[in-house]
Amino acid sequence: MCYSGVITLLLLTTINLNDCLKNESKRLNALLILADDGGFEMGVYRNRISQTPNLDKLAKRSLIFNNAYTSVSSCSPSRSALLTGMPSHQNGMYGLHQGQHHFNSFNNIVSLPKILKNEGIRTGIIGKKHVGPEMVYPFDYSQTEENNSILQVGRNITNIKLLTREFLTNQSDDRPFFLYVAFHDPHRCGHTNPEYGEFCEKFGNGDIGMGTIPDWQPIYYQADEIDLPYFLPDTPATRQDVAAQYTTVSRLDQGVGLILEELKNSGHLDDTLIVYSSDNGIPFPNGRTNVYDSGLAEPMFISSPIHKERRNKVTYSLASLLDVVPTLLDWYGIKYYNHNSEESNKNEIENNAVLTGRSLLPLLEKEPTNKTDEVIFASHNLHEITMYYPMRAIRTHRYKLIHNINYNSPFPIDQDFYLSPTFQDILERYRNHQPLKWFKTLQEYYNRPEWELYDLKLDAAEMNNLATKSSYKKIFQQLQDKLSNWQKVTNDPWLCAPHAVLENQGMYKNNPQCLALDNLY
Ligand SMILES: *[C@@H]1O[C@H](CO)[C@@H](O)[C@H](O)[C@H]1NC(C)=O
Ligand SMILES: *[C@@H]1O[C@H](CO)[C@@H](O)[C@H](O)[C@H]1NC(C)=O
Ligand SMILES: *[C@@H]1O[C@H](CO)[C@@H](O)[C@H](O)[C@H]1NC(C)=O
Ligand SMILES: *[C@@H]1O[C@H](CO)[C@@H](O)[C@H](O)[C@H]1NC(C)=O
Ligand SMILES: *[C@@H]1O[C@H](CO)[C@@H](O)[C@H](O)[C@H]1NC(C)=O
Ligand SMILES: [Ca+2]
Repeated sequence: MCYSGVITLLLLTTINLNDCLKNESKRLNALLILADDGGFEMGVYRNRISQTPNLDKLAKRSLIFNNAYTSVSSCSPSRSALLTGMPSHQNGMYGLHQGQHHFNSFNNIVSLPKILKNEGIRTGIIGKKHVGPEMVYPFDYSQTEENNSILQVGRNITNIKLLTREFLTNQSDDRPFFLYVAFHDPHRCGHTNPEYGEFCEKFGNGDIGMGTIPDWQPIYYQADEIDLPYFLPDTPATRQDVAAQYTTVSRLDQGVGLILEELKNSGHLDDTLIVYSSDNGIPFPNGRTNVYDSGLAEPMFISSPIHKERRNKVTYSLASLLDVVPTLLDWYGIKYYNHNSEESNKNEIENNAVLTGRSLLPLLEKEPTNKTDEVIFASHNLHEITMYYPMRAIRTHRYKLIHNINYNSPFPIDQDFYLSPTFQDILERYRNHQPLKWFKTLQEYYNRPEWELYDLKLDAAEMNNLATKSSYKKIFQQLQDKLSNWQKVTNDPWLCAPHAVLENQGMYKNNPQCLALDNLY
């Protein structure tokens, strides 16, 4: 009675899902599992080689998203957007959080863990946090790189299993929970820990000096059997690189299996919403730090114990990681608010945000009949501190419009990716005048026009820029207007860049204006 009537109840009365299950002496919980730089290297997304039985099994009890996108293809900015529902230009996390990059969200930003904590939900994070400050992202239970080795909490799946168990079996706390398990796999590690291989694929594999991860059975792949994505050069170096990535994806997969086993053993498999996704594109050319689909598209599954109608079905609806906060709040029956209960710093950006994402729970029941108006947005600013390359993008089912705000600069390359075998091979081939065996030239990759418009139906690889074609003028204009509106709604400081200055104080306080610079020659 309660289960089948859930949605009607929601509409007609104020009774929410949580009340409903409470009535049946059950509690609603959520588990968010995030991969780090993970892509579609799994069976459920038709990769024939990468062995991921646990992710495939989770997908079978989930709605599988075929059109999910991150709001920014960079680690901390993406995680901040995931946990606040606001794009990075709005929450303040313009680039990476760690080391000299030092980005943080504004102190008065209201995040998911903060709201859940206030609403009596027990919150936990295991693995890579990579966001700050602590006051914006508080968790009751926290085992992260802030006080552990990132390898132990992000890649050692035995350790992750034990921490998950510790969180789930706390007998002295019977509040509903939100657990966020953020793997560091399958991130590269050649830049920080080369001794463990390019993707840390040797860490814990039992070889001399590598230690062991008791629950991990390493799987090794043949470079010539790899399923190469279209945006990678087909060279031996790249194939070897991807083979190492697959080994690390398989560790992630086995880790996901262990977590789900812990969830089951704790008796919560049937009252927990499970969301799986990844923070940004794979760390390969045209991937991470790009707003091309190869950088933005993410795997996503949502498995609900209540909504079983569309399990093992695919949705083509456009979804964004900005939708995760609205989805989880919907799940817990909590209304979004952004009033910070604590006295916030008066010098902070005024926080009157409305979230632009939407709950994805309705998709678990049925596919929308008309998806014409669906859009997702992307907003990228930096990555590393030196990598100033703001981009804004809008994507519909058919078109993608990209605004490269700093288009006079070459597209920047990060330290981690620069050292990767794939990029080193591209550089070496370029310098030796050898064929790159890539779908772009290096010059095209570095030098981008201010505007890029693609018809994704005819040109999924985003090769043929239509931005200056007169026959696309109307579409260009429509997309540009929608993008600009979204920038306004999300208080984007880059709203007028680079050809005008946004004036929004003093005499412009009630009437913000883009004042022209006359810098287009
Ligand atoms: C809760 O249980 C009571 C008694 O069984 C029932 O009358 C009521 O309708 C239930 N409420 C909900 C929200 O299912
Ligand atoms: C890390 O800090 C949290 C509190 O912030 C604490 O609960 C946890 O035990 C700490 N872990 C380690 C390994 O120090
Ligand atoms: C278990 O819950 C209690 C009560 O909330 C808390 O004080 C304690 O730190 C928790 N322990 C763990 C391991 O989460
Ligand atoms: C992984 O964690 C387990 C359990 O804490 C430990 O026994 C093992 O030595 C760790 N493996 C590595 C490679 O650090
Ligand atoms: C779908 O929605 C669009 C925009 O709202 C509208 O123009 C179109 O007629 C609708 N199509 C159908 C089949 O209802
Ligand atoms: Ca990442």
